[in-house]
Amino acid sequence: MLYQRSSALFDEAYQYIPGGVNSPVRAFKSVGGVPIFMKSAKGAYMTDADDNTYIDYINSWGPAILGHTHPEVLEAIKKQAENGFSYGTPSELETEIAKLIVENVPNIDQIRMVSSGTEACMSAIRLARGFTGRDKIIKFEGCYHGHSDSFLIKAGSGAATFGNPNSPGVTAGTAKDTLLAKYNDNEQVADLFRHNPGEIAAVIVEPVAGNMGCVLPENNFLQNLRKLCDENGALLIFDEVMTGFRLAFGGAQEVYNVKADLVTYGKVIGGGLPVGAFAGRNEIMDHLAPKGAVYQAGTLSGNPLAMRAGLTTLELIKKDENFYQNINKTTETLDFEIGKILNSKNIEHRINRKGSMMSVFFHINSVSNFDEAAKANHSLFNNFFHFLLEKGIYLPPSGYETWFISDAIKEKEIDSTLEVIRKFEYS
Ligand code: HOZ
Repeated sequence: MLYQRSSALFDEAYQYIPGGVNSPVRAFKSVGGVPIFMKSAKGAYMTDADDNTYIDYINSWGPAILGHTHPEVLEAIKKQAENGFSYGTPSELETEIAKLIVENVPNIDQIRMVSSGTEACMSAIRLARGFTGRDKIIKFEGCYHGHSDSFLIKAGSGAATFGNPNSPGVTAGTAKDTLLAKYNDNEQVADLFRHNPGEIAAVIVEPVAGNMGCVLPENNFLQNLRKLCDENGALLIFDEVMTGFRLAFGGAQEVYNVKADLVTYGKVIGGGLPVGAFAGRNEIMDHLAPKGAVYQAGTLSGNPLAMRAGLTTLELIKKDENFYQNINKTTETLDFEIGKILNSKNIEHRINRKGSMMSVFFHINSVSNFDEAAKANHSLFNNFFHFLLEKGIYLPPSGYETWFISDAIKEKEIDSTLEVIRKFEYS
């Protein structure tokens, strides 16, 4: 494939934008090469500036669960735009989407809209601290909850990909309040509670981790977190930025039947426009301003275009009773068939999958925490990534990220993908 225009665009962007990108994970720094500049996306496909097309397995890192530019969402956004882009006042639309979510997601009474997953997690932590009157939080190595200071400690996603899991700029004062444990390690969490009695405000967790590659909860991990939080008066926060409305309409809370005290959202909730949210029971959410004293605000929070895109996306998902069954089945087929091909080539690997999230780890047969994810052969993943990219298959550009399958990926796209993977050779 030719990437002439992408290369030229990257060179130009590099002069005006730090690293040429507006979010580090897009830079191809770990896989090498020049990031591809896209100019359009529709259904299962994206088209780049050189007119190459790709079957997309990132789907904007999750939001495009219906596939790109779904005609009904497009129509709804256009119609909304006729009525104004942003009011800076309440609008009926905000209650409509809040009501749909509260009535269909377990354990939440109220939801506050923000503009990104980062904002949602940052605000949820502040609320947990305000509610409990405690300062410390527990997070897990390799989990990523956005780029606010308290979370950039052994963080996953781009922070892990580029080897900066503890970012400069995070003060020692902030870092000391973030306690770390290994994902899936029940004993370590119990120890942290034992050594910090009455000090831990919340445990925040990706109930299915998606930022160290896809890593599933094991050993009753989520149930155990619930129990430890209850025993110690701490809140359990599920970061469902990736899993919310993706694993099920009620997210991981529904799938694993574990109650969170606060839940954060992003990605699917905005249908491709910038939306995040956090939600919980009345007794906790009532502490938020203007009702309560915990301050949180945003000019574009509840933005009407974004609310319309999110609401239409969620309604489309809701009205298709086979929606989750279908995308999960597509992902299962992909997992099973890729596994068969890699086995036939004697390439040792592990595929982790939950619902429509999956990752392929090379040269390792089990991945249940960050240390194991780091032991996978990432340079082989990079070869795999480029081999597929060259043939029009777009995977996330890092072995520490998750593939997000959309409803637009059908048999034809799977067949084309498998045909390419069959030609992959490990050398
Ligand atoms: N949080 C997303 C997946 N790790 C990537 C979005 C980004 O950092 O640009």
